Amino acid sequence: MTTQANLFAALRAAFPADLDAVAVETDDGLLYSWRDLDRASAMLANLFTALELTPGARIAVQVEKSVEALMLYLATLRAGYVFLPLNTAYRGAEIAYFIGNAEPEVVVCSSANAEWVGPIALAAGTRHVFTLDDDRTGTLLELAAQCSDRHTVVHKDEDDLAAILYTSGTTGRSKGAMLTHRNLLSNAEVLKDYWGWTEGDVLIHALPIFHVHGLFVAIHGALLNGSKMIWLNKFDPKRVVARLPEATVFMGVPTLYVRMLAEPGLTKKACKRMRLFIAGSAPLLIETFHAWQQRTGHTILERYGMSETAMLTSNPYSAVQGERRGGTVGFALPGVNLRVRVAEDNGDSREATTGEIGNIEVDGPNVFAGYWRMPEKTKEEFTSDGFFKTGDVGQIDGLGYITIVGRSKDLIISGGYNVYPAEIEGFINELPGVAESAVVGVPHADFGEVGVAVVTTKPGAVIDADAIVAELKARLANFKVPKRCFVVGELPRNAMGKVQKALLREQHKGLFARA
Ligand code: MCA
Ligand code: AMP
Repeated sequence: MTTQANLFAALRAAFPADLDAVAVETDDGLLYSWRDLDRASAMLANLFTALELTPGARIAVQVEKSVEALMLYLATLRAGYVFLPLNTAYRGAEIAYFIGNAEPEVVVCSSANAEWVGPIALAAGTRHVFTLDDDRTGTLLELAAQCSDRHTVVHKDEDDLAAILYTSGTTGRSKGAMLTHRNLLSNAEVLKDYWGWTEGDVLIHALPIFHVHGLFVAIHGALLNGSKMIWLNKFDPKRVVARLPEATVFMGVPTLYVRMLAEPGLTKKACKRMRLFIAGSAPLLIETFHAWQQRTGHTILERYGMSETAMLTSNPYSAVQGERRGGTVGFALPGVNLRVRVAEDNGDSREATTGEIGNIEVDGPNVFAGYWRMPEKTKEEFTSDGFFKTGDVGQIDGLGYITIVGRSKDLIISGGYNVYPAEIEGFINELPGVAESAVVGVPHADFGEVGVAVVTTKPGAVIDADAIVAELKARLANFKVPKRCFVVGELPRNAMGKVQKALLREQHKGLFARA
């Protein structure tokens, strides 16, 4: 028998001795003890066991954030199945693709969406559709209530899958990044040490729990340290600022920091107990970094990661390791092998020299097992010596600080969510009267970056730019919808006939740059 590698077993082992202590406190005053987390995850795990799911079955979840949704995640790990979280903003076509591709045996959705998610799931062969709402109701909890609250954690090997996270691609459809128990646990353990998690830490959890940042980095961090979480179902800058005096750790995408800076209550006094502010998922502007320092007396620690790899780099926590440098994402984390490679004319590549810009490639126990049912795509994204090509472009200075200077992948990061222009262009090009389109990212004072669409029409067709935006709103997750659309005579092209996106970006860069 191999050693038990189930991530849940490691998290459970870190629960404090006093199981009646508070594990999660919601912002509206509900208290959940460690015993509650243990018992509820056991009941849900027993429900899954009773369903006699196939080993390796996927459990797809598109629900509003709640502590019960957290318990569902823990139960999936505990029962040995594969968790597949889905952004609550996804609409019909997106959900149909994910469910069709992943073929989950269980789908859990909100009762408000069950009307359309249910038929999509059943048509794709899903055996069980349950509901879960953020007011502690739904068929999932009704059934789990009839199950025993004792459950032995299912044995897992290191390389067994724990989760699949869909991440869009530069071309084609989204790919499911397969993350193993080892990927997730190794990263959580490294971060626990690197960020100095300590007894008495309290985390304010204000991020969504369907992506790496909120689901893995934040939750695993707190649980692996037996730390209490102050839990907000939705980010509200006022509420976060109001809870700061009780907390020690906060994690957010840059937009969260920008919005909190607009709160007069954000003062040095409010942050007196705080130990660490962490930012990531998108570039933190240097102005935000400095404004935060000035207002709170704290230096934000910026780190960098991906769905495929969890966390890769971090600015130092302790002064002994070095200072936290704004504009950089710090050093490669312990165990992460990170290199910058420069492509050469003959098709080969070579290691970048100090400060030279190149493609970031990584290897380590945190690097995913490949894309779900896409062996060819997986092969393309790894080098011949086994490094994963991140698609990020960066440089390493003489001290080892890494700076991300751009991306080779055509990606817009808006408020911490990834938007792939190719996907949006595909939707726009299918609209009646559209000849072609180009979606580019432009600076945005709140979201960091947002999409703008530039569209040409078929001969004789008349289309309204606002109508395109309205059409997209009905079909796509709201954060993917371009904030503006322009109908033009033709798209600028270079000598090779390629659309000059840089030129479009330049033309529209001033649209949303100021608050
Ligand atoms: C909301 N809207 C957005 C975004 N969010 N537009 C562009 N980008 C966004 N991110 C728009 C909606 O379309 C809507 O417009 C209007 O804002 C209000 O929507 P609402 O949902 O009420 O917005 P909100 O609650 O204010 O949300 C903003 C937010 C949210 C709190 C910044 O986007 C958020 O939680 N972002 C965090 C994302 C995250 O966790 N990323 C981590 C990925 P309309 O009314 O016109 O429709 S993990 C990752 O990247 C890696 C691995 C890593 O390194 O961490
Ligand atoms: P995702 O596909 O959601 O996992 O997003 C991963 C991408 O987010 C990375 O490849 C980077 O381009 C970007 N990213 C994450 N953290 C940072 C950061 N601190 N600074 C700049 N980009 C980041």
